[in-house]
Amino acid sequence: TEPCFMAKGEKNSVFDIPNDYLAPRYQSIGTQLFNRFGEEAGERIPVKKISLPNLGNILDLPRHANFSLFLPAHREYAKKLIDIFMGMRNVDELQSMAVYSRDRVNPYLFNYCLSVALLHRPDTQDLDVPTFMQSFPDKFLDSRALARAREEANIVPTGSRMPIEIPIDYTASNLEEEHRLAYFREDLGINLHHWHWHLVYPFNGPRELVNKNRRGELFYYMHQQIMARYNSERLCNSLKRVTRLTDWRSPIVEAYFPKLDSIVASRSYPARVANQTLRDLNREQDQVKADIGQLERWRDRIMAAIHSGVVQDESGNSISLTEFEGIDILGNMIESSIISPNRAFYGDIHNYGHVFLSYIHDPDHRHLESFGVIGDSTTAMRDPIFYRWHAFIDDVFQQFKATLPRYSVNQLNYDGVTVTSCQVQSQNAPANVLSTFWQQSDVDLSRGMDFQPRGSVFVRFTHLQHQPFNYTINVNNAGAARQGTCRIFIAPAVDERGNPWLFQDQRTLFIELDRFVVNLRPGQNTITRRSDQSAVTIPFERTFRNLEANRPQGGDALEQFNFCGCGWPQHMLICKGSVEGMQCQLFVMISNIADDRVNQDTNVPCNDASSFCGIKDRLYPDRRSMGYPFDRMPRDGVSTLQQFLTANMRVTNVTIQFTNRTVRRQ
Ligand code: CUO
Repeated sequence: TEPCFMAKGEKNSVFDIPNDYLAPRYQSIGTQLFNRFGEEAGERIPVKKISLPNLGNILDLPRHANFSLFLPAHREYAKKLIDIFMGMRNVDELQSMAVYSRDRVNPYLFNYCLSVALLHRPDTQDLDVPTFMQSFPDKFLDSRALARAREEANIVPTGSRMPIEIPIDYTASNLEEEHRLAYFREDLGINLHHWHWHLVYPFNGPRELVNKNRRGELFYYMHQQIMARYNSERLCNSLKRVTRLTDWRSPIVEAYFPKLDSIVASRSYPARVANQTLRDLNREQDQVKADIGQLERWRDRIMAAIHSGVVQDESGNSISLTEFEGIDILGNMIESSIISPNRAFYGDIHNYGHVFLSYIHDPDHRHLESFGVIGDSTTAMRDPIFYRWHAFIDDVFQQFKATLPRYSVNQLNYDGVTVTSCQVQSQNAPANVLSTFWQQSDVDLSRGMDFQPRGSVFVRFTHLQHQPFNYTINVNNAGAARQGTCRIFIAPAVDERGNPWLFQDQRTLFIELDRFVVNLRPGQNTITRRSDQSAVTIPFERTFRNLEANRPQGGDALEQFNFCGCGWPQHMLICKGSVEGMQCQLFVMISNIADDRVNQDTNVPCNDASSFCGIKDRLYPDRRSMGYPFDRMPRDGVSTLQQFLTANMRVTNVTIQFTNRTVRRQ
């Protein structure tokens, strides 16, 4: 809340700012504010005086309001501010503009726009910015733990402070069966990933920032994989798969009480009690006026496009939804992004679903309440309704996928390549048994909270973890030396009733664990791979970068910037399993590199979670349709996984064994 103070590493730097940059009410006390940090203030960073652009209606969003990209008015403010930050001629001017706007603009809006600009400007690629969790811990942490952290910081000197423990069960009790999944929905790493994904792939803003390679398809695929993971996780907890939210006029049984307080808005995030019903929205202050009927019309037009195979663009031209590019167009249309072929006609269905759900408690703003957690990509995944909405969205994509030609044996097989065996091994465990447990980790909040005196304050949270494991895959290559792409997935072996799956159902539950290129010699090959090398995940330290007490300084750490925060958290690579041992099927495939390869240099920083996040400034590094080979209905005659297999694929039965014990991260 103080003007323009920024702590960097151990030394606290202060911006030396022109007095007229301060908000008018601070201008007469500028020097006092500056001196407030006294001896704590380290380096004084001069701020260049520039001619300042007019912030215009960006200032219409009050400083103490909450901010959501799902709201069209807020998107417009964001677009304008991103344009201003992107338009600054050099880093000095950007810094100057950032310092100037920070005291005037809504803090969430400011942080989002500056993050997008830093991520996309060529001259800021080596800048270190604090992670979002440090800037706004209120969006991730139990409000009670935050209050206790503040108390600890105020009373206890640095060095004697105790970590504040966040219980794993704080949002509900076991009377609520959905609460069994709270450890997944409220996982800090999962929510940070989701925020970063939407930061890397904004649906609004300057066109060149939005129009990234296959971004519509990746919207579909990354969220499809979230659903596959959540559904598998539900089966681990004896719950059935998520029911799609298709009836928008009946009560919604799921309730959610987030127990988050927005520091900026000084308000609690509203809760949703059981059996609330969506209603038409008319909230003048947010400039939101929308009827459920409109949502239904958008849905019907999208369905008509899918089943006719053609969409109409804004000029009335027909665009075919082709076998490979159709899904990308649909992704942009359904999300929707500004590169939707026709937003006026196909609307903004997915984003508006978030908006409708987020105002269910106060559709006409009579109670002056803001949106619920589902209304912000930072917090949306905490709420069980997120998964019901995204189950609907994913089903729309699946209906399109069902219209595509099935993969033929030729499109699946890799002639002469036979996977003869596959095994997973974790330490001190029998082969093909993976083990999961709870782990407690500490993160330092001190940069996100305005403590006096300063110094580290840790919170200790409990999250799922697994023993690292290795894959050993034996492959026979009947041809000359060549390469292939190894693709590894896992899915529950049986459905809710304990029956074996039909392939067409099980295919949507396959979770991608890894994808990597392998070199095959003629004859026998043994491929080994560690679980923490996964192309889906980022290491714990990256998810919580800068939050670790002893994070590395400079060099590589600096390169690990916002883009690198995108990636599924390694600690959530596999599902929880069960105490009895969850039976799963591990699927390994070596696909034909000729149809996989994208010729480009991918040896760049942060290329290790490419499956969900792509690679910065590169093409998506796999030419196949995302989700291959499980993204389509099976060929004729295939009704089980075994029947689907070609020689270059192999299935191994794996057990995920959960032990109800908690270990401390060392
Ligand atoms: Cu990620 Cu609905 O898209 O939240």
